[in-house]
Amino acid sequence: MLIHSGKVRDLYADGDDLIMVASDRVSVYDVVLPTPIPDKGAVLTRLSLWWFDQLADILPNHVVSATDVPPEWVGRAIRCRRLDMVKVECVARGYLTGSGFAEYTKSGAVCGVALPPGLVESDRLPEPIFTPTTKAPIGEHDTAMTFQDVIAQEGEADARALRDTTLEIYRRGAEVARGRGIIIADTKVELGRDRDGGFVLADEVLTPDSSRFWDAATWAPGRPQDSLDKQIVRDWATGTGWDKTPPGPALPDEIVAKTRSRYIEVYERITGESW
Ligand code: Q0Z
Repeated sequence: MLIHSGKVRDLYADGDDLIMVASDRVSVYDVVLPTPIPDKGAVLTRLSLWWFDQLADILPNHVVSATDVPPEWVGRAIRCRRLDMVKVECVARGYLTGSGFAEYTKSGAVCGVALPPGLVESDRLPEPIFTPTTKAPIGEHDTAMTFQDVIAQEGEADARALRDTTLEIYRRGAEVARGRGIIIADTKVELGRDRDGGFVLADEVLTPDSSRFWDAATWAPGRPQDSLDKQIVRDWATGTGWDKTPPGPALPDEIVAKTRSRYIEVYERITGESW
């Protein structure tokens, strides 16, 4: 039974479990394009599973099985245990970009965390910071929260655990990726509680759909960075004169093939495994 259809993933209930299915859909500028990228769902599913293993010493995760799923979804679906999801989007940032950069230029702080003056767009932060946001209803945008807001909502001990866990996941992920020439600028993690109230890592983790991946070789602060995964699609789509409102343009075969290769390259560089 379908319980939630996201832009690029679908969530089904199966008895007590959930089944998360990653599609081959791709979105740019928040618009899902009509042309799928073959294997994108499988690549991101395998990458997420690889990270769950890497992070297992930090906290347990929601994975029940990657094989006990309906045959048509094998390779791009994960059976997971249903958790009581935390109503905070837990974001860690190691670099200043997106809404974090916008907030910094206005106030010198991001989510209540004061930053040194003089930072420029895409700069590396002195240390990674926790920049939580509210979980907005579908269609609306998440809004920034301060750590005090998280304390008010979740209590001090759980707020600290959410922050510390999010930062530990980011630090581990960013360190592994950096060793392979990839900058993970920021990431969003979804945490839930099991029956005993213990925190469990859910959803997808450290994928290019939940994080910003940049090529370390071309990183240069002072301007926006190219997205390692989607830049080929973005550049082609804007080059057509598309105004970034739905419907998005259908992609030519060459753009599809290059983007598919890009996702596979990201998987291979990070995991060291061949696709
Ligand atoms: C994840 C989402 C997706 C659309 C709910 N283990 C869990 N327990 C309870 N809830 C969730 C999970 Cl993963 C849960 N989402 C996000 C995933 C499609 C939305 F595949 N929503």
